[in-house]
Amino acid sequence: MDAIVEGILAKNKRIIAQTISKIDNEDPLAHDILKKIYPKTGKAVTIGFTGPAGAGKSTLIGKLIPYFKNFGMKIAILAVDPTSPITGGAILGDRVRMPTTMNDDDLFMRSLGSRGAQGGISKSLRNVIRILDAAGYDLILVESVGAGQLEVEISKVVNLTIVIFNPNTGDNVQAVKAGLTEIGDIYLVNKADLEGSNTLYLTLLDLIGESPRNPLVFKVSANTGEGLEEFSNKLNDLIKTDKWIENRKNKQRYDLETELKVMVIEEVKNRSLQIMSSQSEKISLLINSIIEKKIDPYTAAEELSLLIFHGK
Ligand SMILES: Nc1nc2c(ncn2[C@@H]2O[C@H](COP(=O)(O)OP(=O)(O)OP(=O)(O)O)[C@@H](O)[C@H]2O)c(=O)[nH]1
Ligand SMILES: [Mg+2]
Repeated sequence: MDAIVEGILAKNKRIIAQTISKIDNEDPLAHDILKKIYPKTGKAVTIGFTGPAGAGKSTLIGKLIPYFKNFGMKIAILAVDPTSPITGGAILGDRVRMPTTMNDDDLFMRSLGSRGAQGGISKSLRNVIRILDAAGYDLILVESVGAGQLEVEISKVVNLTIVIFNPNTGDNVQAVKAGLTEIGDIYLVNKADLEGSNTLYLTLLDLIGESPRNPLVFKVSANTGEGLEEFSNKLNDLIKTDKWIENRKNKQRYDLETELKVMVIEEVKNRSLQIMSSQSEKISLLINSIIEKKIDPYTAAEELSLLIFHGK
């Protein structure tokens, strides 16, 4: 265990990858590791990249890496793929290429499978981020597809969410409106080299007035590189502002609440199961009474919950 913790802090990629697997598999050891590395966390900035399939998220991340590297950042990239189990970076490998000038230790890539359970991915994502943070990665980029519940969850885990649009999918005003969820801090029109990108950009500028988060809007082309320097500079400035520090406080409160909820729900589930098996005689009687309409299931459940919480 100490060797694992040391390995993480020494940015040993193999040990980091093994620990991430432990988190993904809900190995109990993962919790102990997380407790130990926690004091070393809190420095990393996390940015979510979300948007429809093919918007250019991976290409964009790949093209931004050299800029971030020039800011002296060590970068980790996580791709959340709800459809597949862990693919060990395969979905990223074909798009995100490491700049040849970059030290191998300063870039980490990994795909995360999504657990079926609600809230599963955000919990493991948060923990994976802590491991990478403790290991010394300053910037953690999280790619995910779509604009559904998963993205809302992910947006609560990361510091800043970038929603990516592109003219390719023929995004009309309605689609753009639908995509303007409460999750975006930045709206980015990619594929500026394609026709229709400017109209899309202007539409977005028009619509953001309706968004309470006061987001920024950019237009770039991951392919030609247009706008990327300005965009990366802006990002770099943004993550140094006070708003971030405040943001982080709110996040800690949310994290604590989530952790507490998960723990309490787990405990209640265990106790319910325990009661159902240890009090089997009482349960059988109750069920009979429910069938005979001597008691309703609501009152029966209330009685049992009294037993669980107050032992009577
Ligand atoms: N013309 C143009 N094509 C682009 C640009 N950026 C990305 N593409 C292309 O768009 C396609 C999809 O790019 P990806 O980076 O794989 O998109 P993605 O959003 O990561 O896609 P998923 O991971 O499948 O959701 C590829 O063929 C890219 O070459 C751009 O700026 N201009
Ligand atoms: Mg991708």
